[in-house]
Amino acid sequence: MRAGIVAVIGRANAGKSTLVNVLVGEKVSIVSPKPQTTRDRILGVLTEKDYQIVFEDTPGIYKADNALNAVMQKTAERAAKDVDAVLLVVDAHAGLSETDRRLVKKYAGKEIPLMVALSKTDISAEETLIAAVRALKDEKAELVPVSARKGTNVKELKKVLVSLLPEREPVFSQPVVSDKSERFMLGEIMREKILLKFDKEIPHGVAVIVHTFKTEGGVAEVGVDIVCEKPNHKAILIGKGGRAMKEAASFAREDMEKFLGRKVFLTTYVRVKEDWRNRPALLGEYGYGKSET
Ligand SMILES: Nc1nc2c(ncn2[C@@H]2O[C@H](COP(=O)(O)OP(=O)(O)O)[C@@H](O)[C@H]2O)c(=O)[nH]1
Ligand SMILES: [Mg+2]
Repeated sequence: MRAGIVAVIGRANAGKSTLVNVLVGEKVSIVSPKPQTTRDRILGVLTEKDYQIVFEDTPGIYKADNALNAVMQKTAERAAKDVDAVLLVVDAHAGLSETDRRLVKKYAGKEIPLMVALSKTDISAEETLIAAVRALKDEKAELVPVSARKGTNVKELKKVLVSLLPEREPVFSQPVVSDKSERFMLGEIMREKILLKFDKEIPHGVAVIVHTFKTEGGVAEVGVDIVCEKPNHKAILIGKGGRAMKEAASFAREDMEKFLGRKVFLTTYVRVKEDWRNRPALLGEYGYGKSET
């Protein structure tokens, strides 16, 4: 069969995780309108009869201004090594950026084939899309406009990707969709709801630790610690009478139930760890930077 690893790279917010989820056919990576949603390298596995594509979702490319971001950048840059193809996701709604051009120059025409997905075509202006296509048409890269939201051209994208992969045994022989544990995904689901509900620095300064995950009968007991950086962030996260966190937790519980296929009993606890994003020991403890091998 044809099989291989495809690194999915691009700017923060380009739509990488949304596209990976659609390609895999299941949610393996969380999504939000805020940059820096994806912190880890996440593998999403698509297995069909005659091919297997392992997508490597990555944090976006941007400037690192603290230790967590530096770890994320290393994760993003390392991702495009030792892979069979690179999929660069360009936001066709925002238009081709300097970073996109730099990434195309870096990867086009090299040993590892490059494919460019022009994403969000459902909302992009026609002129912006055409300008991007014109700018890229002479590069040594496959070019496909897609909409992950509408599912437009996703099949086409898969087909071209498969053609770029070598003939070999599958990378994963077990029927898996992700390399991450259920416990990891539960923490990510909680973090996604926090990203969607809270603004500015607050969600970026949050880590979620799943300290309890027990399943008995039809029910899962999930306990999470939500770590933030400052006492005033804790107050905002909890909200008046605990309302804000209650709401975020309720959305998270719904998604967790869908994900696990059973009832979830979720407890949340918000705590402060001053400046944890700049403390390497805590980054390790919270699981960041571990997935690079
Ligand atoms: N309209 C539209 N929005 C999209 C599409 N793909 C992603 N988005 C939105 O763009 C934002 C960033 O998506 P995400 O997948 O987290 O981007 P990432 O940072 O590159 O992983 C989210 O609000 C998504 O809902 C698309 O095909 N169409
Ligand atoms: Mg992402």
